[in-house]
Amino acid sequence: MLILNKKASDCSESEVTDKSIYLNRRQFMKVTGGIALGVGGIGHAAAALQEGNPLSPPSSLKSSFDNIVETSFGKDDKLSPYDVATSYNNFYEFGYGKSDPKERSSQLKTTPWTITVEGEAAKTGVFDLDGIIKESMLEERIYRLRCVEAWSMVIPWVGVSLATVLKRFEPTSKAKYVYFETLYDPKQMPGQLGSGLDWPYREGLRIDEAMNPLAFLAVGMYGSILPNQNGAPVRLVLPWKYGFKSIKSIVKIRFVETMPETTWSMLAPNEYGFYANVNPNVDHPRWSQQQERRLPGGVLFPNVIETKMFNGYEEEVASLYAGMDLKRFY
Ligand SMILES: Nc1nc2c(c(=O)[nH]1)N[C@H]1C(S)=C(S)[C@@H](COP(=O)(O)O)O[C@H]1N2
Ligand SMILES: [Mo]
Repeated sequence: MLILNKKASDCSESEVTDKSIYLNRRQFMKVTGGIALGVGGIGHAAAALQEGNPLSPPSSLKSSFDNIVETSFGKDDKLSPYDVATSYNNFYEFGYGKSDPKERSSQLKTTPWTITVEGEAAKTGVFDLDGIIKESMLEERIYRLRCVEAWSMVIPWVGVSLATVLKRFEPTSKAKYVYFETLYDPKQMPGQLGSGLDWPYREGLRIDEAMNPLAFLAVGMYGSILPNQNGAPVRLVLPWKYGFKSIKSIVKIRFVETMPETTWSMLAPNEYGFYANVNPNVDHPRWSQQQERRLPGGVLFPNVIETKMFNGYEEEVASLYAGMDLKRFY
C-alpha cells in the first residue's frame, strides 16, 4: 500500500517518472474540466503535492478548485449566506453551542490528512486525502442540509461523488455497509474531553445508499475549502438524511458485513435510527418533524417551511427503501 508523508527527498526514480505523467494528467484535467482517474495515481499525486508543484500546491485544496464541474443540483434553491452557514453549526467535538465550532475549531490541523480504509475491500490502507480528491472529478452541488433540530440551510458544496471514491477501494461482495469515523484527538477537539457522546463520532450507510449518486464527499463550500467548523478537511453530505448522518472530519472508512453502530443511534435508539431519512410523517419522540426553519430566520421572520419527504429528494432515493416500513426503520 501507499507510504505516506514521505519527504520529497525520499522519492524513488519510478515515482519521479510517474509524477510527470500525473502532472500531464492534471493539465489534461484542466482542459477537459476534470476526468475521473484510476486508483493507481494516488501515491503519485501525494508525492507531487509534497513537492509544492505550482499546478498542485501543498495543502491548498483551492488549487484544484480551478476546474469545478458545475452540476444542476439545487439550482432552484436560494443559498444560505456564508456567515450563517459557518457560524451556526453542530460539531460537538468543539462544544455543544451553535457558535462553539466556529469559535473553538481553529486549532484543528487539517493538512496533511489521511484516511484509513479497512475491511471488506481489495484496496485497503492509509491514503492521503489530497490524493483521493485530486484523482476525482471535482463538482459543485447545491444541497439542502436539514438538521433533526428542525432548521435547514442551502449550501453550495464542493467535493466528489462518494460512490466514485468508494469504488476505487474495490469493496467485496461482503461489503453490505460502510462505516465512517471522525478524528479522535481531544487535544485538538476539546469537546472530546467531556462525556456525553461516545467518541469518536461514528456514522454508517447501507452500501447502496453510499453508492447513490446523491451521496457526496465534500471538501469545500462556496467555492473555497471547508472551514474547520463545517467539517474540514472532508465530510459527508447526505442531503436526504437528517444532518447528523453527514459526519465531519473523516479519518476512517470501513467496509463491513453487518450494520455498524452509529453515534446517535447508540446514544438514543428510540430517537435516532440508523437510516435517519428526512421524513415529515415520522415524528421525533419529543417534537414534530413536519416543518423546518430555513436559515436565516429569527423570531420576527421565522421563515418556517414544510419539510418534504426525503428532504425533497424523493425521486432520487425513494427506490432505496421500497417495501420498507419507514415508521419502523426511521
Ligand atoms: N463529527 C461530527 N460530525 C457531525 C456532527 C458532530 O457533532 N460531529 N454534527 C452533525 C449534525 S447534528 C449536523 S446538523 C451537521 C451540521 O453540519 P454544518 O455544521 O456544516 O451545518 O453535521 C453533522 N456532522
Ligand atoms: Mo443535526
